[in-house]
Amino acid sequence: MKLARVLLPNQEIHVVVVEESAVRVLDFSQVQNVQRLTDILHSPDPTGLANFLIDTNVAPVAIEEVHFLAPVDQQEVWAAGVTYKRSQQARMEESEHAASHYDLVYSADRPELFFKATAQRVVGHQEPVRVRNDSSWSVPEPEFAIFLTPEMHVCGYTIGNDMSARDIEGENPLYLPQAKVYNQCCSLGPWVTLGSSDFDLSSVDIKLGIERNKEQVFSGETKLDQLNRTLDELASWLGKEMDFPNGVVLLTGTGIIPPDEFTLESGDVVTIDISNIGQLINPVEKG
Ligand code: DO4
Ligand code: MG
Repeated sequence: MKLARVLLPNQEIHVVVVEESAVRVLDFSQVQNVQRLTDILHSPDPTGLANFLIDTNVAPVAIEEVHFLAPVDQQEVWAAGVTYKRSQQARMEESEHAASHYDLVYSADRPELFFKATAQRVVGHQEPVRVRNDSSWSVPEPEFAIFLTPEMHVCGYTIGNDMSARDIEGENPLYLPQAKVYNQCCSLGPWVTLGSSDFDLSSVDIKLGIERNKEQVFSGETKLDQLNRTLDELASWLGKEMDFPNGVVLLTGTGIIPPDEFTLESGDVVTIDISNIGQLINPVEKG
């Protein structure tokens, strides 16, 4: 089952169940203590609860008439890094002085985990992601993202874009927060697909396409089974010394990085496809 936060044609924001060609609005007045998408995700039976909440008095709304908002409420967004061979190689090349850090972290027990965004800095499907004004080498990072409950159990998946300023990150690893965290630095969506960590990673393809003036200027793909850590392993490291009362979203790292001469420009359109999950599209703005 897929759940989303949407803006309806009447300008109301609602949580919905996403079906093939329409969305079904949920009525939260029926159950106490269930007010947000997060409350459904963290409930013992998200699918049963969402089915129960479908408002049968409201007609299904055609999918092309709704605007998908980022599927987050108050969760922090964290990210894992250097979890694919391709990311390790690219980081070692971009970073003259710190190449060995990336090499070591790829095979170390402890993964690289960094804070990525508050919900307020996340954009949804079709909303613009940004390139920093002080970066001249920025790329999108297409990532499989997991929703975790406060108990750090996987309760759903979505598509994530971990926008990254490679020049800032490559100049000095201590600049990582500036390379990664800024307004509109992260896109998530369009919806949450409910599920747990017993997910067959080998069946999932991740694809990235970038268009400029309607021409494809980059395309690449990988498979989720190239991830060198398990979802439970990443979740358990993230929850070691931190509580997440609102749950947390974790981006699991990128396995696709455009060639070194490529940088995003204003007006580019980034499309990320993850099989069985969906398609996330964002235009790019600079400044
Ligand atoms: O170490 C820098 C960030 C790595 C990252 O974001 C990734 O591998 O996806
Ligand atoms: Mg990343």
